[in-house]
Amino acid sequence: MNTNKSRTVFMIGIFLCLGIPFGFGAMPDNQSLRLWYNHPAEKWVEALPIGNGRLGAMVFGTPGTEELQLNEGTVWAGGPGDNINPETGKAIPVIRKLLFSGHYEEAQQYANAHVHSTDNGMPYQPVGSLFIDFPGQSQFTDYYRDLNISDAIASVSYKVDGVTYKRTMFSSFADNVIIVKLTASKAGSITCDLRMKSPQKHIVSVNSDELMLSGITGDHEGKKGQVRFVALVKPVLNGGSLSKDSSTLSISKANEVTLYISIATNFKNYHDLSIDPFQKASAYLKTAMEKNYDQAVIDHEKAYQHYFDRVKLNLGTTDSIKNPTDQRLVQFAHDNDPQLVALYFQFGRYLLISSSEPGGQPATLQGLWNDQMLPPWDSKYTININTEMNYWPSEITNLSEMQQPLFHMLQDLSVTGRQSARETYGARGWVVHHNTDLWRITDPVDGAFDWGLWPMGGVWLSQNIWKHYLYSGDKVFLKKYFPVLQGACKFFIDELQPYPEHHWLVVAPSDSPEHEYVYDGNKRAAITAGATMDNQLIFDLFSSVISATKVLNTDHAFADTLETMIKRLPPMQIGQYGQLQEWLHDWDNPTDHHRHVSHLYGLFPSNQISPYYTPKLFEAARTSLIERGDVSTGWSMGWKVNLWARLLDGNHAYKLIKDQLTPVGTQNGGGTYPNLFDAHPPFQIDGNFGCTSGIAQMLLQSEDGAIQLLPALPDAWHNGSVSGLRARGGFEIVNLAWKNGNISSVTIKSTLGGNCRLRTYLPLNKESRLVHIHVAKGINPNLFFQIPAVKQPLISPKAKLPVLVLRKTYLYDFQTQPGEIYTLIFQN
Ligand code: FUC
Repeated sequence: MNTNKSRTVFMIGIFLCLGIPFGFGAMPDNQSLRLWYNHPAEKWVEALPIGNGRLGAMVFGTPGTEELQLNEGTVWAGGPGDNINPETGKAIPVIRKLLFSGHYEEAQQYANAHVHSTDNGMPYQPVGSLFIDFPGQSQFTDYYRDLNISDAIASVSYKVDGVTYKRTMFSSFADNVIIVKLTASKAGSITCDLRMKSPQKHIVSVNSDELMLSGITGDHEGKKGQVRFVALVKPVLNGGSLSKDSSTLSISKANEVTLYISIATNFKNYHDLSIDPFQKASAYLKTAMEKNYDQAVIDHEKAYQHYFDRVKLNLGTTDSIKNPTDQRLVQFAHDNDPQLVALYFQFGRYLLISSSEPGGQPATLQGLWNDQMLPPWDSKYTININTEMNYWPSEITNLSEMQQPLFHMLQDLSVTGRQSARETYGARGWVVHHNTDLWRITDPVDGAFDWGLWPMGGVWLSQNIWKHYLYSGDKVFLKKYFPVLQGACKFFIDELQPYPEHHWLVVAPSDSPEHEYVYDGNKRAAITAGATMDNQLIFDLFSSVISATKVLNTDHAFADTLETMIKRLPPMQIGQYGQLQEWLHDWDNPTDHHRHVSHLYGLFPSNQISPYYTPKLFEAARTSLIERGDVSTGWSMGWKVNLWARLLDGNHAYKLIKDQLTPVGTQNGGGTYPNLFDAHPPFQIDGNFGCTSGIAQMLLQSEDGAIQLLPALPDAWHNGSVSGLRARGGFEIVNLAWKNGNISSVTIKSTLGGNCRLRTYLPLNKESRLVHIHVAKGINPNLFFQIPAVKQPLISPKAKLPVLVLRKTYLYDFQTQPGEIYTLIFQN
């Protein structure tokens, strides 16, 4: 390698630092970042979501009666308290004994009979709706409504009797209120009534010129609803007049109206409901109204774009963009519409920013948006895949801050979960099962069955702490959350059991989430010992804590204990069909298409399975995924996009995206609603987030010992570019561009310095040549890229393993300095 040329590369890098554009593909304009429609929403899944992490609204956009269905993140049924049932603790040793003596069905029956909870988690609930009635406007022309995700503003416009009416709505990221602006092309044209409704116990009143809805959340499963909330609506008129009765505000002949909607609850934290909701809502309102509307818009856009603008994606352009979003969805199966994929990707980022802001609650099963008192699965936190998936896009798509509510929740759970550890298991540390809610419950919910007795929720969630460190290198953060990770370990140091057959240390009782196995012909059970995913999760938890003790130079004796135990975990096993075994025994059924693919956790989101380091396991994981099939519901499809990306098969990942971007009801499984919400069905937001993460993973990965550039590019995306994705080790991909399926350039910013190891891929049978490169041979990737040293798999003698054919790849190493930018140009 010619050193002079290498320097040239770094010169170019420094140029870029100074802002001279080089090698950037055309980035999409804002037009491509709109969901738009030529008719009002008739159903909730056609309405458009706005949200600032705490305050959400679904905007229907109906001319005659506008509805904003309102949510606030702490409006949940019930109140503080745990869900511990002492009977569960008594049942566990019996279930364990039955499992260890091979009486699985009996263990299941015993668990079903003895594991109950009186509190199965509380539902997340709506506040109610604001209706704006516009008399005489039911006949209209020139209708348009949209959600512009480049500035997080929804708008509606239409014409009645030659007057153009327009309204814009946003949930302000700067001012903690929702703001609605009503305008008309002719002065004095705005006449409307404001009223509110709620499915909660509530009162609507008018105080001075404010409309107020106050209420209290629902009782559920014997727990009294204790969240009190207040929603205030304050109109500010330009011209016209305001009148009122006991529950309605009427505006007559105004030129313009600005409405401020402020909502607050008595929720301070999961055990304290001492806030005065009226005072809090009034304070937000007062502060927001001190600003003029234009300034409010500027501040809102700035706060939102601070996050949103970090990533741009261009997968190519076509004329399909000229069509309304719902039509594009219908046509996606037949049209080449790469901009719809890019829009869907960015919509996932929009939803994450809008439903999970620092200081708020984590995104629920529906993010922030729910109109039902009893939403599906209570719209709470199902943590055996769903909540985790919500946060898959956060690091890679440069929205790391959005994880803060999740980290807070983990901190809470590490406190409430101590009681479950102590009382239910007699163990130290903390534990949480497959669900939690605003009140941070930690014991099993919904009985044992195929789901409840799974003590791994906290382990999986807490991996986000370690991953955040791997992406950011933030030692202060790691130190702060180290006790959470350590507490999770303590529980399993006490609770892992030697399995009678091999003396491997296993979690028992547990299950492979929501999935049953059949054994001895026709016996069935879900309760098990040593499910593959549990072993992988404990492996990750212990490995991450061992690494954290090195980074923080602390608790070395504790790390030694973990090192000893990690060696005794079961290896991954390859079963008779060449599949990755889901359970400790070879019980997998190749005709089974269950939606959960829990044992593939080791492939994604974990990195214990790799084409380069564990090729047999890689092939086995592939076999398992093929057996499970493509047909599935929302989040399961989303997971499979990521898995196929990790299997380096871009075309298969793209096929899953196509399946996902299909109108609901037109296929056997999930699909997408007109407002681009993903369907489980019904709506569940994890599929949106899963697919957004999957699209990013197709373009960039950093799980496999290097920054992998375009590891799973499908044929459909010949040319394109992406900017702003993040990789482990503090690297930001300032820009990555490709032409005819080949990488053409990459510009990388290093925030931490250190060795940067890149991996590029050639399409099969194609030669590509890197021209400017500085290779520092012999440098190992740093901690951030370390590959976990998993045990050799145990392989069934019956298994026939296919020969692995991989695309040719190149690895490049170079040293980086913190804050510097490096550009590499490839010649094809
Ligand atoms: C898990 C899944 C279900 C659903 C629920 C919220 O239990 O198995 O399909 O997504 O979470």
